[in-house]
Amino acid sequence: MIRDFFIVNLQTKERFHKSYSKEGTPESIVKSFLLKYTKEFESDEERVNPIKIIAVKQHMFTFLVRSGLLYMIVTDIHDSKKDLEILLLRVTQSLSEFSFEKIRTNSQHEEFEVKITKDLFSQIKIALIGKDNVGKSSIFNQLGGEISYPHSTRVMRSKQILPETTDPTVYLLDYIGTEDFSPQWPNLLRGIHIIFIVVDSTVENVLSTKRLFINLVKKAKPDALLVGIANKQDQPNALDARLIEKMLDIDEVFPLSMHHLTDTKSLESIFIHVVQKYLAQFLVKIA
Ligand SMILES: Nc1nc2c(ncn2[C@@H]2O[C@H](COP(=O)(O)OP(=O)(O)O)[C@@H](O)[C@H]2O)c(=O)[nH]1
Ligand SMILES: [Mg+2]
Repeated sequence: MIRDFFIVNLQTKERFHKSYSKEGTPESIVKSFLLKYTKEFESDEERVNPIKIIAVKQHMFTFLVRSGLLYMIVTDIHDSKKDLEILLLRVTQSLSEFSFEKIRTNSQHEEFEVKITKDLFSQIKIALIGKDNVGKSSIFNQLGGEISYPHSTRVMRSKQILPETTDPTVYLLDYIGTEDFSPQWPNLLRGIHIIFIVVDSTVENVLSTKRLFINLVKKAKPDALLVGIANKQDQPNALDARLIEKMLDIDEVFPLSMHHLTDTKSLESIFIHVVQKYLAQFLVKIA
């Protein structure tokens, strides 16, 4: 997960900083990182592959230097290095039209924040989590898109959903037999931005889902947006989605009946809404 984005003028030490995490990166770690590696940055501009990745404690610094400016993304150490390199290159390229002075002195500040946030979150990954038989795969199958298996052991499959909303690109992940994978969870949830907890709207299922997944997911992905789906609302004993919100202690639970789904658009609109909500938290001032 992206925690912070920095641009630092190596001469004057002036900074642009935007945080994307509840935890953020402690200033002491950023300072000591900069002190320790500043010399190296300055001599490094001519390298063919300018991107470097250095881990400090639980933080991973992905950075490059261009024209005396250090561009740096701070993430968890679990994040994919390849993805981060691509991301940083994309970000620095699309920032060429901005001037560091102007973003520092406010005239381009907001425009710049929107731009980097869109760049940094140009790919959003959503996970469907829950007990067996609640309808996760039904949801996954209903949405269009080509399926790929990103994980060698095939414990999950993924596809790009909402193709017409090209910005950002949205991937949905469906896990197979997820209840048994608890030690692997931090790894399986790598790169995930949004988590849908799916229940079948029965009392037993909601309670055991809470026990099995809620704490685990909050601990593994403290910055992910956690929402719920109360599926099987067509069943006579289905609990109300509002009640499930309270039981699971989740902000938003969407009622759903995959068996009585009239059109895919209504399902898609749930995903569109949640993606917008996720991005909006970083753009409060502009919205
Ligand atoms: N009654 C009812 N059954 C559903 C609904 N959604 C899915 N199911 C059924 O529940 C079973 C399990 O669904 P599946 O998507 O494989 O669940 P998963 O194990 O969570 O991936 C299947 O037989 C589905 O047809 C629903 O909204 N209502
Ligand atoms: Mg399934």
